Amino acid sequence: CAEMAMVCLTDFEEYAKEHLSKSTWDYYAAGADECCTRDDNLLAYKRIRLRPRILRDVSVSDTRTTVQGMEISFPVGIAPTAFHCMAWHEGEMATARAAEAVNTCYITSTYSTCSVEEIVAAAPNGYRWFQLYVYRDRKLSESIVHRVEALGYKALVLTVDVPYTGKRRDDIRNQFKLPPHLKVKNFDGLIQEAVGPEEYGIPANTLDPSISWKDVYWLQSLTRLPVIIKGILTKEDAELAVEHGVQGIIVSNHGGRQLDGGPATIDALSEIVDTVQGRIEVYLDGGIRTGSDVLKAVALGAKCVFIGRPAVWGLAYKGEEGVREVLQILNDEFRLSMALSGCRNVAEINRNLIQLAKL
Ligand code: FMN
Repeated sequence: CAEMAMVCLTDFEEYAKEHLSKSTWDYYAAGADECCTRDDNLLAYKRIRLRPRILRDVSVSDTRTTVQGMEISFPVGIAPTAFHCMAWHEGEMATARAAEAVNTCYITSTYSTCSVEEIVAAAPNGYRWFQLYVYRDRKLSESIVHRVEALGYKALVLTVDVPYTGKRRDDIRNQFKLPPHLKVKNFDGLIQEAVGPEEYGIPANTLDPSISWKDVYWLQSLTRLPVIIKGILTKEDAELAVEHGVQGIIVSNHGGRQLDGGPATIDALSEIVDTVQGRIEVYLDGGIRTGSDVLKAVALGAKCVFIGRPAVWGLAYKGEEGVREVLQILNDEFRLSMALSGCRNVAEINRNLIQLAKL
């Protein structure tokens, strides 16, 4: 079975669905409520049509780009997703090695099942950002910021779309819990074992729903690392992000796991790019499943995109090798879409590639 030919990302999805336990699969797949936003993240790409150019000598192509001044092999990185050890025993260590091998950026989730120290040791030369939440206990946030800074993480990604956890019906039905042999390792010994109600392996009410823009200043006061805000969907908030001096925005709806009824990220991208006007980098995640999805997002102004679930499917398939394969397939597809639309390098990809009248 492991010898089956994996041709596209959906093949990894099918493999993962077949091989993971039901409650694990449901947790990774979950969207909030009726999953309209989760599903629209993918459908929105299918509504966009390209305007390919021809006869442009695409015999040589270059997919490299940069994020925050660092070169990566193509404009696709790995979004922060929790609990990789549920998909593969080496968990985030395998993910980190794959990202290192492919030379792209891996955003480590706060809710990793390997510690940041283990992740860095597993892939010492990888380029990594760290995703964090703001906890009611600010000292907890502070200590993790200092730890990852010392470990060589290159940016902090502040996720702002989880004042509360979205309502994911299957997780409630399955009474989903992190399996007892796994832990949110970054907090081992730092937070008390949950005695009361628990959410996804963490005592409920650990996150602070009162966070506001002033906490962005607070975070900046703790660190010299660039701060990137993840979870912006409107031009108003994009403008505020720029005004607050952050270095990047990830247009994200958390893979449709938070507010159901919000926009597909690719549909929200343009107003944000127009507002930001190149003052900071704009990235996107949600629904990237093919190389032409990447091409469309870059054409509409994303400096880079990030994959969430597809990386987990790769892990479930074959650990590090599986994640590498997922990234390699996306890279090959992206390179081909570029060539077929007449682009030799990432700098040549722009809005003229998109049939805007159709949007
Ligand atoms: N985003 C975070 O900022 N922190 C997390 O810990 C986190 N965990 C996630 C766990 C799962 C299983 C999934 C599917 C998403 C998670 N996300 C988290 C959101 C992802 O970073 C990303 O926004 C989303 O998965 C992108 O959509 P895609 O899965 O369609 O690629």
